[in-house]
Amino acid sequence: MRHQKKGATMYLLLVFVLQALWVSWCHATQHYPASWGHYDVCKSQVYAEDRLAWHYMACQPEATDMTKYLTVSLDPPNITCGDPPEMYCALENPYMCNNECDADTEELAHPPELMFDSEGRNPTTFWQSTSWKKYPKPLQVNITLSWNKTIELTDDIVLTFESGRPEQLVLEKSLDYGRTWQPYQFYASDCLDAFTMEPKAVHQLNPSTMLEIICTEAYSTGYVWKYDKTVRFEIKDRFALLAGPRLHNMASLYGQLDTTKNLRDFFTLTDLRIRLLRPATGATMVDENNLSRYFYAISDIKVQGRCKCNLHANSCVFDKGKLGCECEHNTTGPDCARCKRHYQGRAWSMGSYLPIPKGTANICILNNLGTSVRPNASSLGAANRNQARVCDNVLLRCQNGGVCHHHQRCQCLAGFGGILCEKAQCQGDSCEDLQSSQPSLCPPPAAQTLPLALLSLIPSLLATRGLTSL
Ligand SMILES: [Ca+2]
Repeated sequence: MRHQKKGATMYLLLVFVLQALWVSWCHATQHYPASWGHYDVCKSQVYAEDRLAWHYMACQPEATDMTKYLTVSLDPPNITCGDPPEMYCALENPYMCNNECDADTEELAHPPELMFDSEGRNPTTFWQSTSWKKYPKPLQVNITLSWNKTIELTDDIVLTFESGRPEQLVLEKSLDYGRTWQPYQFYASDCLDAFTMEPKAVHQLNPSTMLEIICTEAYSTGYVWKYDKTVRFEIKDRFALLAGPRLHNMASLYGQLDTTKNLRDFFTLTDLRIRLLRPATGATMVDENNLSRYFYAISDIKVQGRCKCNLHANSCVFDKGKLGCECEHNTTGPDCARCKRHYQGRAWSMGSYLPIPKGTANICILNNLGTSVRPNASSLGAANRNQARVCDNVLLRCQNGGVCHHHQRCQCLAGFGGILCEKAQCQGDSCEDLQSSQPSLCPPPAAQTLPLALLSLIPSLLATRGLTSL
């Protein structure tokens, strides 16, 4: 009996702890899902003057792994190893020559796509260049990554080398699909010698110099160290100059991004180019008798970012090999960079991050063309709000299984109410089924209590873990 009572108390305690954790998690993810994570909704519905209306907000797609959407090209094009087959020696041991490259044998080929496959396998997969056979003519390779779309970087670019890291390398970017290039960062074992630049580290920058192009010696050590394989372009460290060390003050960064075009453009690109200028030699002198020790090999490239949609779209689709924003706010184009036809009532402008956290949508509004333009629900703007349909397949939808009737009302399933059936009208036991069919586990902020559905799950969770005897 005593054990049962103790068990019940523990159970309730566990329920309350879970509730507290869950509510705080929901709260945190609603407002700060991740760095750059808010601005994920383009519009929501509100009652204004007893009428349902759209409230527009600035929005942007989620940051993601952008290497899934690029095309890669190499210059010179025949620089990949294996044609003809070649044997390579280890940089640190000229007598260890067991690295064979043969383009015609799958297990021995090292094509460029192996820089973007999913890693974590052993041995790693990597692209490899031919060796430095033509020494002292430089061994140089340009690797160009193209998105055919403007994207914004949200995290560090990380190159992982399978061989020693190059002694000289430049990372460049283009904002005009490869027509012109600007350096992003120089990397060398000796910056003065290679680029006549004083070496600098990103942590030596400050808010007023945060866009400075530097040469760093931090990623070009001559020898191959087991855990020293990466070359990094430190995006987050630059963000941190405005947003604080743990990016806790994103408002400051967003405010600056809003008002400073240079800053926005710095993190925006259509193409990246990795210019490999001199391979690792591991010593001051190149061993001319064994040039198969010198080559480039890259196992992985990380580029995290998002489509640039000018704060007018929260999703970006990859269709027929091309990225494009799913534009809202009556905008159009791959970057939502212009107003739709008939919506040029005022000049296009990008959305604004301000005020934090929802920003300003700056939607395109209808032309003042009288009745020649027939408004519809997808063109809902301030000018035609009175004629808005209540539900529509494009913009408005009935939730929780509700059915749209004549664009005027949602017929809700039992237990749901509200204009769009968005409110669960649960009472007593019926809450359990209703809540479990909700698309989101998080309750609206006004009702942050643990739903009965979760409560009912706990005994079965405990049972599966053998904890019912608590
Ligand atoms: Ca790989």
